[in-house]
Amino acid sequence: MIILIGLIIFNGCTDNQPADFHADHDHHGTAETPQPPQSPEQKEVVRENGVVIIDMFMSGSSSYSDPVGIHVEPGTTIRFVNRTGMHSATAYHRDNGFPDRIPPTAQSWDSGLLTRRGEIFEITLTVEGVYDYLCVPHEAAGHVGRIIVGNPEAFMPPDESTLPQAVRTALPTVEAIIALGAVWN
Ligand SMILES: [Cu+2]
Repeated sequence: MIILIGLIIFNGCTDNQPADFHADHDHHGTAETPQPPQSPEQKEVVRENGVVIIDMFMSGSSSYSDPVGIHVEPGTTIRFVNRTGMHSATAYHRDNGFPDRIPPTAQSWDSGLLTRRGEIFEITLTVEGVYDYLCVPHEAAGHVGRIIVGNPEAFMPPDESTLPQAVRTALPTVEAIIALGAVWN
């Protein structure tokens, strides 16, 4: 009976520990098994033999490309990789039934729907300027991306006011992409 009372009191004390006790305890636990949180700045663009990888994900209700914005040299090949879900990589271009948002002399592209995990689509971008693309099934959810080839001043996409709000929110600014090299979700 004495032991039982002791346990009840002990438990009561434990539950009433101030918040900073728990924080300190957690801190020590983390230090023993270091797993630094990956902030966007720590991610690095993956290149395979010069080919730049853009991964496409479906996670819960969110669908996105990572990186969502990237700056590359003219002549760079981009490989879109379907990691989870189903996506397309489709240029904002009249050929695809969307407003033109790639350099006028550049060739438009449309991967069609990538349904299998690991399925890829590649494009090589030679014309300088800013390219916007979308994922057809997820445009309304803001699954879009922006690729800057060389000098962005060579072509800047027109005003974004006609685009869905989710798209305007998701598209990183040209300034951010140039400053960071890549913008991540
Ligand atoms: Cu998508």
